[in-house]
Amino acid sequence: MSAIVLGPADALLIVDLQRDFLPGGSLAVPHGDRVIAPINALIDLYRVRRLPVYASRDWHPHDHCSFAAQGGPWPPHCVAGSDGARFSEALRVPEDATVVSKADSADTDAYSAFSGTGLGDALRRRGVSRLAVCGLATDYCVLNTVLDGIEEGFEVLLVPEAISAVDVRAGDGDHAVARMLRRGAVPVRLSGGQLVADVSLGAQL
Ligand code: VGL
Ligand code: ZN
Repeated sequence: MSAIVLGPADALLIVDLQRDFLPGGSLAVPHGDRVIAPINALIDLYRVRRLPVYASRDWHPHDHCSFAAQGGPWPPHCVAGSDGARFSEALRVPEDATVVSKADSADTDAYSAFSGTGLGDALRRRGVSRLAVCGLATDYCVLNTVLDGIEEGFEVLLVPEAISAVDVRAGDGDHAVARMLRRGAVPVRLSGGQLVADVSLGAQL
């Protein structure tokens, strides 16, 4: 069990913890609410060290191309400014968190928080080189955010207890985790108030 020492090059990225992706929402991730407590613990961990916290959000126009009425795969969700697009009220988003809105034009979808948002440059400007990623959903926005982050040269810590999958097909979430680990994401868990590398998960997949 090896502890991860957080320093000035670390940041936390919370992906799409929005009401529409939680139980009762229009595109609810099964058990999506289970990630909230571990994410709040991660927020505390980064906040006490004064490290930056980023929160992405799906921020679609009402006629977004991913919605069924436009021929897309999803029911309407996360319409910009709607209640469903708000962060969960149970999530303790820090006041100074940087909110990253994505997929905010009708004709493009963006599963990755890096896609068209300037997030990569913003992180580099701040001297961030390692990101802990958590949130929803494992098989869409978490997957694409992690793969893009690695592609952009960031070290990525993935927190399996703090992500949850849509699982349109059974196994989608597990496959997504396997892909992220193969590309170099490091699985970590919270233990005794710090992050530790979670070697058991890599062995399971
Ligand atoms: C997402 C489906 C559609 C996500 C966004 O945040 O994972 N999934 N739009
Ligand atoms: Zn969406």
